[in-house]
Amino acid sequence: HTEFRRQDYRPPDWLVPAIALDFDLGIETTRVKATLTVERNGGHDRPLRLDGDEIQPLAVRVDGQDADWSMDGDTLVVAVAGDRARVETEVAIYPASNSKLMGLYASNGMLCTQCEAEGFRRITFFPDRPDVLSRYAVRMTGDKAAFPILLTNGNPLRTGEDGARHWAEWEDPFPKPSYLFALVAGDLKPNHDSFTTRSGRKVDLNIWVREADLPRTGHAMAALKQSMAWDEETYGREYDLDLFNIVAVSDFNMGAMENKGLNVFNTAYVLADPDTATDTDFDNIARVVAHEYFHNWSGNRVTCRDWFQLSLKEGFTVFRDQGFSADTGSPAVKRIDDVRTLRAIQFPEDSGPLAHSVRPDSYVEISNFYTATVYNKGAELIRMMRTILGPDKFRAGTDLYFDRHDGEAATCDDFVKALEDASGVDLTHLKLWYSQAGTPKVTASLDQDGGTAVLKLAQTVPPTPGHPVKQPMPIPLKVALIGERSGAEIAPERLVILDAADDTVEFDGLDEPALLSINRGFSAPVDLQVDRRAGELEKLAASDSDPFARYEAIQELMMRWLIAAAQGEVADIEPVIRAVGDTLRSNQLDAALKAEAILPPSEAVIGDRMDRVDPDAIHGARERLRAAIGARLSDELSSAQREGGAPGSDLSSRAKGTRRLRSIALDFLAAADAQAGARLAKVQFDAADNMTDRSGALRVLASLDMPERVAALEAFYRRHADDPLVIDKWFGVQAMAQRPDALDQVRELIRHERFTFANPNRLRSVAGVFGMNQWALHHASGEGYRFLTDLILEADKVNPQVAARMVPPLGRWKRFDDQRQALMREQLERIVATPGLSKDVHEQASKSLG
Ligand code: HT7
Ligand code: ZN
Repeated sequence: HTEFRRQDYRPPDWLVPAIALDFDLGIETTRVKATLTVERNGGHDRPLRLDGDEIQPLAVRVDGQDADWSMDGDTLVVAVAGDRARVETEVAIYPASNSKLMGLYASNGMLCTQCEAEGFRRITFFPDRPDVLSRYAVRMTGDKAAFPILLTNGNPLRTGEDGARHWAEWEDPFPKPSYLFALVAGDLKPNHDSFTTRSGRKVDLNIWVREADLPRTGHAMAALKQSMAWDEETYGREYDLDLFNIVAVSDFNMGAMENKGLNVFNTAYVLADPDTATDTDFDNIARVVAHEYFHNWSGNRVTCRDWFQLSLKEGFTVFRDQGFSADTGSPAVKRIDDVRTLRAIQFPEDSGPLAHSVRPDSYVEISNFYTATVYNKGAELIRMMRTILGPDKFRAGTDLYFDRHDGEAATCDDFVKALEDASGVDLTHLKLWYSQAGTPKVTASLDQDGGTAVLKLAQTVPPTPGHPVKQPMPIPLKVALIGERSGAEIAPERLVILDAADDTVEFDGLDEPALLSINRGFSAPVDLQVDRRAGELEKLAASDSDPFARYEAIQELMMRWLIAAAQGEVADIEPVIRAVGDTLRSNQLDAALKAEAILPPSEAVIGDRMDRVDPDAIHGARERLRAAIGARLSDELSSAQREGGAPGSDLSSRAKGTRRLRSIALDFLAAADAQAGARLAKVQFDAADNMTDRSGALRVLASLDMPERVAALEAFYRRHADDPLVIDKWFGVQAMAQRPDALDQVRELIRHERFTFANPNRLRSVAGVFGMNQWALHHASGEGYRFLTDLILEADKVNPQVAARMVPPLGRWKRFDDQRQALMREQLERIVATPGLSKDVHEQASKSLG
């Protein structure tokens, strides 16, 4: 398979300032005529090369004449004599048999497209790269009954009828890369609303869904309007068309897609009501709606020059959506949530065989690079820039970036240059975060002598594949000192930038022993180990003025006990019990923060802190911790669990926090006493007027061996049988269950009549979730690895992109004992040796072998 390298970038040989597309739509067969206005770019005599994928030209004309053309693999090569020409092609495509869900495909009787990153070439021949920007004119013709609604990017111009068929012509005034093209045809109904921008433009808003789903679109619409207002207020960005459409489809490879003026969404990120969606689902819907909307500027108006620059739009847009969620909810809880994701997904990626930098140097299949590193570590990089510049200079920088590059395809360097030019601050060193992979390891210790304390810092950046030697990174650490006696800030927060291998920082005028509060708000995405005296963490857990640092202190307290217990050492659990108890009893902290703070680190995150992951020992230690907390704090936990709070329709932060704490408390109680826990869980399950409480109880029951488990699973299935998104939860809850027979249970799920490899949400709900179930996947027999591999190979025949996303858990082999290493490698080798394997899965599996 060809490897593409960032250093090989060359501007396109031919530009396409305009394209007209004519679609004759059918579920089985669609015919596409394309007319490209092409212009030679620079003084060369190379032919026009148009990308294609699984398409054959039926006709090729240049300026109205049959062309001189040939195929070079999938690429159509056309001889063009002059510097400008009109190139016409015709192809037939087959949406119903397009199981890859890239290009034009059928989903539940409708037609829709997914073009990012390289799906447009499955629709028509085109230079399918993000630095070729074109004006699009589109005509769609189809059966009126099958496709009453015809949508594409931009604005509608004309419509007409022809017997049983009808047509529509649209035009998008903004030049765009092909990956932002979209078309939807189907029997859809709109939730219609409008938004007036601050300069007075009235924008029509529609969320298109199947008629039965209309009542569940209100939350997404409210989030869209909030996002539009927030982007005006926070970044000065206004919407630029008179129409903004969102369409929900149930078969979708990712979360959603930011096509210009026509966002296409996975139904999971649109549809919600309290009976079928959890509070987390509601929050995710708002987050994804905002994310896709924000792309209109960070991605669409200013796009990427090439796919190596993906983080230019994705890292920045994640940073923007994080800001939106923080401003419209609880900033502290949001930060905790984002860091949890980073540690659970990005840190392991950064320390494994698939590690790559935020701006990768090479790829075989670009779809494999839509990763937590590009998205989430990319967002952390932008956050560090903002921390260093301060909010005002950062905003001046983003204004300049949008102004300077509007209508262009830009690079990560362009972004940094705009921030530097607007702020006068040199960010050269910080750019290492774009090019060096690996999570920096930072050590910190505080030595105090009377009124003076010295903070000692040191860093190393671990080697990653292909990059054995690393330079020290600039690491912005927010630091404060907390008085051991008073619990007050005795040295106010300051920003320390560690930009060498080691450094020291002095604090003077201290009138009591100091506790180190460091990396407050998680100001840098590093793995920080602090040298602590006994009792320090407990005090910080009770008094740190930064809510994130306080959360960290409790988590670290639990982590240290868990690691010791997993290694068979005797450790004192009392400080953990006291810290969790104090947190639960605190009347300063709200329920949401309490819930986050007391939730023990996941088994996978515990494993990441150990030299060798021992899944059984980690599971045992975590069970013991949960049981001890459940038994010792049963009064506090029971009252948190009883706290009915508000009705399910109340989506305030307070009500959501109460519900979150409630199910976490239930989980502890069940760990201490399975029988009583099962009874309590069943009561919560039966009485629930919302999905958060219902699925929270079901999650607890799923891991217990009690009759209530079967009853609840059956009742849940019956109640929600008609709702595929809820049935996904039913599958997911069982795939994540912590049970000795987990693998047998998951095998049964695959045989269930509602399981299918064709729907990515369903496949992820079993295979994706099972891949995250550390205890079950890493069963010493190796049967978990074999089973996941069977699923990957089966999925690869249907949808390689989704199958490739299931490989990374197998790539973690170096972290396990010799026996497991051998078993995992055996399965990776089986994948690589499979004839007809996709390049998606081949790239992931072969790199995973290391
Ligand atoms: N920009 C979107 C990426 C995306 C995608 C990529 C590959 C294959 C399918 C896909 N669907 C959507 C999503 C986003 O980050 O906004
Ligand atoms: Zn995005």
